[in-house]
Amino acid sequence: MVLVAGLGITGQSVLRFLQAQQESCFAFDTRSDFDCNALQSQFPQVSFATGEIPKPWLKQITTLVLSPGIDQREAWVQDLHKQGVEVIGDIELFARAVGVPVVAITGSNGKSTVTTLIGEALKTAGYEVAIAGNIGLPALDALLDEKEYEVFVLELSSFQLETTYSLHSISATVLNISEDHMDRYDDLAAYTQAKCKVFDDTELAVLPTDLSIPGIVANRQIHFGIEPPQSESDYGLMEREGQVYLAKGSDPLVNCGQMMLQGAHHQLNALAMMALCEPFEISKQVFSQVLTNFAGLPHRTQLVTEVNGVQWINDSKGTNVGATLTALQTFGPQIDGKVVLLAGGVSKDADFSPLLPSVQAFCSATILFGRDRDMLAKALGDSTRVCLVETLAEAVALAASMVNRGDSVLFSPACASFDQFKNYEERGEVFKEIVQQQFAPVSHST
Ligand code: UMA
Ligand code: ADP
Repeated sequence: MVLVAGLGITGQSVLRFLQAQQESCFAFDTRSDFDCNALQSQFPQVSFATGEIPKPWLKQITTLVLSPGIDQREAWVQDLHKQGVEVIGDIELFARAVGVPVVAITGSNGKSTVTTLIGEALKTAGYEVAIAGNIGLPALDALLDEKEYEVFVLELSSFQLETTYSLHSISATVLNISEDHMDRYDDLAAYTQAKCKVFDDTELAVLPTDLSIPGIVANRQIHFGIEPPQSESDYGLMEREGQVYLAKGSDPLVNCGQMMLQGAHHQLNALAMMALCEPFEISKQVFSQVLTNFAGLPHRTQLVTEVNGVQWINDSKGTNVGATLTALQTFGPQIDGKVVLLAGGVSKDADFSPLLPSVQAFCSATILFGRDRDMLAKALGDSTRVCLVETLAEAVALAASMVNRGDSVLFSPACASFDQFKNYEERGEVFKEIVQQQFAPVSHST
């Protein structure tokens, strides 16, 4: 009997998948206040439990399908594992059932952007494409979709890869590695190892030049990086007649000046996208069209408004140190004035000290809010000006009182959101609303 554990969007997609296979199962959420009523009426043949696994179930479970939010090191998971229960995730079920090529994307930052870009390129080239996984649509829901997809482009988290064993991909990448989710891993090596599982069975491994990953057994490996390509098969930047191009070997593919999104990380994302699309032989024109039109995803370094010469930027998806560092290093040198950084939330046990040099170089003040603000304050204590507040609304109001023409307010939390918000999207929407209210003309009743 299968036990589906965690009843968020992944668990529910697993229930739908098993129902379609006419396989019976148990369903369980460790949150004792989880309300199963709606699910029970959707899945009448499934037995539901919350809080604790009912004792009579234990002897019957043969497979545990674990949601990515559940830590495999939990005692009850370990007990089932020791008992001989197979522990897998939704992506493993997907891998066993999918019959068309899969492009697999992981990394610490840039996954959703690269996944979306690949989807756009393939669609523009005429493919029927599903974009799924950690990006928000569970992979099994895409698989159950009525559409006859020709390719699946999957964004995969380290959590999903931990419980995946037989995913075959036509191309795969680990875009980059920087510290994240340290509350779920013993160390950075364990996190990196989980990510690198994406290469276990791939035809084409796409590797960043600055990341050394030993022991990859892909049929073919190609590299991408910001420097000129080192071989004809690698991707990088090249100069031609005073213009900078995204290039493969000595072949200039897209003029960087045409890209709507500027900045080194966007160039890296574009190079990775083109390398991952290699098996599909997509033309330069298609890549050029996609990169000229792609304005970026919401909540990633997006300009909310410019008021009195001050830019307010929403980077709510900056949920780790690497992303916030990228945002600071992109905006810091661009603006005339200084940056006021708004950060905070759930630290995930991160080491925030790598932020310090960029904060010192580019920020006039750092305003910290949310649960783990003291941890951030400790790491940034030596920088110019650190202010602690409780909420995001207080942070915005304080920032508004500090800025001068030419400055930017960068909301890039370097933390997860779930202490004060449902997710990074809600946090970004709240930021936008607060900023807009802050500058809304005051209406006078007559
Ligand atoms: N739950 C338990 N016990 C636990 C933890 C959670 O029972 O110990 C239950 C919760 O009570 C809740 C359910 O599990 O009912 C939530 O499941 P989940 O946390 O696995 O999340 P899903 O709703 O299934 O969403 C997941 C991903 N979330 C996580 O990995 C935390 C989503 O990525 C993903 O879009 C979705 O599957 C579809 O694939 C979000 C994310 O934050 C965006 N990902 C992390 C990131 O990008 O950094 C990895
Ligand atoms: P992910 O899905 O891995 O979280 P996103 O594409 O959603 O990645 O971007 C998340 C954050 O990371 C944003 O703040 C964005 O500005 C930043 N980012 C995007 N691409 C890169 C990259 N290649 N390197 C570092 N940071 C990046």
